[in-house]
Amino acid sequence: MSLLERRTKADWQELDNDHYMHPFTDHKDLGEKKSRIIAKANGVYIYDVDDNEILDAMSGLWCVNAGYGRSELADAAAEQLRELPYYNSFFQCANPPSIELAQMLKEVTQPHLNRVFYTGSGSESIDTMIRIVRRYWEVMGEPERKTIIARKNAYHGSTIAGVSLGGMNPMHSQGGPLLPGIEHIDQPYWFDSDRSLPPAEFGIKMAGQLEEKILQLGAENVAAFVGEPIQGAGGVIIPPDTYWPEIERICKHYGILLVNDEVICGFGRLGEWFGADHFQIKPDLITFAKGVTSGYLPLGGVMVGDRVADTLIEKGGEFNHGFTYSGHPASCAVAIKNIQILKDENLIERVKNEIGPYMQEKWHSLAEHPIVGETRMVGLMGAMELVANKSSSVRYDNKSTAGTVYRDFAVNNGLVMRAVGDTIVTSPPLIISNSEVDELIDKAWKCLDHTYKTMTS
Ligand code: PXG
Repeated sequence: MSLLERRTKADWQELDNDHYMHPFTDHKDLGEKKSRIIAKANGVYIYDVDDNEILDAMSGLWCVNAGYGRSELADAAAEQLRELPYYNSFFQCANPPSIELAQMLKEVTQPHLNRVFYTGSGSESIDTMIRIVRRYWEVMGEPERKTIIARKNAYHGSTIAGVSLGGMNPMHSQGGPLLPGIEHIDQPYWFDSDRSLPPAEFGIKMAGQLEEKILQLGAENVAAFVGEPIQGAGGVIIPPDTYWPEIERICKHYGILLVNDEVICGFGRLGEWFGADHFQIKPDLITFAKGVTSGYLPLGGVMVGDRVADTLIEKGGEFNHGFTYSGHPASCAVAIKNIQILKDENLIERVKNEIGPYMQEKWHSLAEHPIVGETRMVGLMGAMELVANKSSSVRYDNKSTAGTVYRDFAVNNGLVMRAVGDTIVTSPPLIISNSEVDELIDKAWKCLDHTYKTMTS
C-alpha cells in the first residue's frame, strides 16, 4: 500500500496541523484553512489528494525546470543510492558523480568559472559565498574588506546569513540580530518608481547607488556586490538592460567582487544557461541551487571564478568550511542527468527561441485586462502588476488584497501562481507546451476577471 493510500485527506490534514511547522506560515491561520495535500505530479501538472489537476505555473518553487514525472531522474537517484548512497567530500575524498558534475558545471558556465563548492541549498550557497568572499580578501591581505552590498527586497535565503543579505523587511524584523557587514541599496524596480525617467536612464541611476554606497563606506572596506540577475521572490523585477553592465563597470572600477545569485535564474529560466549570460556580464562567483536538479533532490553550490579560486588555492591553505552533504552522490547523479536532459532536449534554446517568445506574447495580452498595469517577462519568468487605476497604473491602497484574491481563486481553479503583494508572478517548467501556455493564459484571464469583480464590488 502506498503512503498516499494509508490515510484519508482529513487525517493528513489533522496530523499536519498537529505536528508539522511549515516554512513562512501562520499556523493559527493554517489550522483553520487546512493544508492542501499535494500527492502526485506529471509534466506541468500537480494533483492534490482529491485528484484535482492544477497547472503549476511556478515550477514548484521556481525549480522544476525539466518538469515533473521524469523517470530518468528517479532512476539516476535510485541507481546511485544503490551503488553509493553517501560518502563525504571531506578528508581528501570525493565520489564519481560529484566530480563528473563539477566538470559539467564548468562546461555550462562562463569560461572563467572553473570550480564548484557544493552545498545542499540556495541558502547554504549564500552562506558559503559570503565566507569565500571574505576569506578571499583576507588572503589578499585586505582583511578590512568585509562589507557586502546587496539590494532591498532581494531574496537570498532563510539562514541568518541569507536573511541578512536579503533585503526583505518582514524577515529582518524577526529573529535578529542580523549578520554585521551588510549594506543595502535600492532595487531597480521601474514600475514601482515614479516613472519619471525612461527605463534606460533609470537603470543607470539605480546602478549609481552602488557607487554612492561604495564611496560612503570607503572602497577599501567593500568586499562584494551581490544580486539576483532578475529578482525572483521580490516580484520578478527585471532591471533595464543598462543596469547590470553599469553595476559591472562600478565593481571593476573599485576592484570589488561581483556575485550573481542564480538560484532562480540559472539552468535555463531566462533562455540562457545563467542570468549573467542573458545580461552579458561576467560575475566573479555565482550561487546556484533549485534548477540544477530540477528540484528532484536538494543540491546547491557556488561556482568560483579563477580570480578567487586561484588565490584561495595558491595562498589560502585550508578553507574551514563545508557541509555533511557537500557533493552528495545521489543529488549530483540527479543533477548530471538533469543537465543532460536540458542539453539533449534543447530546452534552453527552446525557451529562448520558441516557447519563451510564444508565452511572452500571450502573457503581454493580459496587459489588456482592466486590472493589469504592466506585464513583463524574460525567458519563462514573468510578472504582472494588479492596479486600481489602469490609466495611471496606481496600485490599490489595501496592498496585497488583490494579489491574495487572485492567488486563492487561481489555486481553486486549477492554476498555481505566486502573489508578491499585488504582483502576480509566473515561472512554469521549461517543458510547458504551447497548448499548456494557452490554458495557463485562459485561466489567468479568468483569475483577473474574478479579482477585478471582487475589487470593484
Ligand atoms: N537565492 C535566491 C535568489 C532564491 O530565490 C534562495 C537563495 C534560497 O534557496 P533555498 O534553497 O535555501 O530556499 C532562494 C530561494 C518564493 C520563494 O516564495 C523563493 C525561494 C524560496 C522559497 C520561497 O518566491 N527562493
